Amino acid sequence: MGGGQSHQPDWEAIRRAQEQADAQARAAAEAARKKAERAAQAARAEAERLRREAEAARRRFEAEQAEAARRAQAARDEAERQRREIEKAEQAARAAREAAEARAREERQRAEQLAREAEEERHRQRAAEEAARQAAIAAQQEHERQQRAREEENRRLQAEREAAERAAQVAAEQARQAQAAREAAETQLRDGTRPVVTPTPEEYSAFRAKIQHTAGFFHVAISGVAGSGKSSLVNALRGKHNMDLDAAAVGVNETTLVVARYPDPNPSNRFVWYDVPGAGTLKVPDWKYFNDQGLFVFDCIIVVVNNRFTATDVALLSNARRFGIPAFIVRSKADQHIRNLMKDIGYNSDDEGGNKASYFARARDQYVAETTRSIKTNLQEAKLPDQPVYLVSNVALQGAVTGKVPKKMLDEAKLLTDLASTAQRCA
Ligand SMILES: Nc1nc2c(ncn2[C@@H]2O[C@H](COP(=O)(O)OP(=O)(O)OP(=O)(O)O)[C@@H](O)[C@H]2O)c(=O)[nH]1
Ligand SMILES: [Mg+2]
Repeated sequence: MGGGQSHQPDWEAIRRAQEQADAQARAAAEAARKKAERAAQAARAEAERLRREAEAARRRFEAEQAEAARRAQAARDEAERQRREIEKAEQAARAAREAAEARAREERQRAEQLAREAEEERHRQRAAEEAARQAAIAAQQEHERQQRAREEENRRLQAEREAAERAAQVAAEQARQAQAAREAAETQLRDGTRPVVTPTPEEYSAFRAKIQHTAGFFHVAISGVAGSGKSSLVNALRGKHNMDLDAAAVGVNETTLVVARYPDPNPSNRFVWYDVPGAGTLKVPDWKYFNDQGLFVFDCIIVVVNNRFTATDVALLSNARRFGIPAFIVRSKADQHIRNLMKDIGYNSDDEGGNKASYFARARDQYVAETTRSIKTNLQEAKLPDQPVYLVSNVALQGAVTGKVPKKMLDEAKLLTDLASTAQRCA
């Protein structure tokens, strides 16, 4: 490379330098790759470490949660155990208290029983002493009475002898009067008039005993022609349905044959109701009905009239008047009569469009007017004073008595009020 020599590139040196540079570049690249690989490995290791840490943290968290849940469950179990124990203790305390109360009660009852027995014993002793004292007095009185009786017997024998003579004279006179009365009654019967028969004192006592007449009670006879609804009325007045076990028997054929006594089931009512057999049948002729049934001993008489006002009803009312016994005229079966009248004025139960309420109102008004007029006329003709007629049906009356105010009422409530005030007046 000295002077004079052309400068030729030293290709070999260049090639070597080139190779050397390549080798260096490769080495550098390899070093860089290795470094990168190390860095990647370090990064993976770091990532793996972080993952493990995260996993460990998660396990710790789960373990802590499980521990907390276990503690909570243990606390709940403990609380439940304590609650059961308290409950058991309370039950035991209650049982002990009840047992103590029962014992105290028994003791008290025993003490009361003993006190009662002691009191009874004292009573017995006092009664025995009193009985002994009374017996001594009675013995003394009996002795005195026998003494007086002997003296009295002597006087009585004397008086009897004198009375027998007088009685023979009176008996002869009475026989003569009885014969005259019988002849008068027979004449009246032959002439078609109802004889007036006056009951004897013996008949009064016998009938009073028969109906078990009791002071302080108001004895009401339910009388009237056969089948007029007397027994049903007795049942309704006592708040009973006809089919109740202790109700009076009802029916269409002379059902009631003897006077039957029905005390009012309500103890505050002083009524005794009597179901009297129907009058005017073959078994009970009408003019004898009043006396035959002993109606003169009752405190009040209800005359139940049927479709027509009959001679029997007149006989009942005039006899009641003669004996000064308050009498009520009742026409029962109002519901049946109004139903019949509704049909008479054109109501047809099959016709659903028909105005039932208006037919009912018309039939009821007509029924009330006709009955009132007919009774008034009949009373006038029989020369009896005017008096009201009570229109009732047994179902509505039963309702009124038992406090279930029925929808279709006529005179049921008024009848009850008037009976109560008559009873009060006569008490
Ligand atoms: N629809 C209706 N029927 C009645 C009423 N009262 C009585 N009856 C009926 O009329 C019939 C005769 O009634 P009873 O109560 O037996 O008459 P009674 O006057 O006691 O009859 P005797 O004892 O035979 O004289 C029975 O079929 C009763 O159900 C009433 O208010 N309405
Ligand atoms: Mg009857």
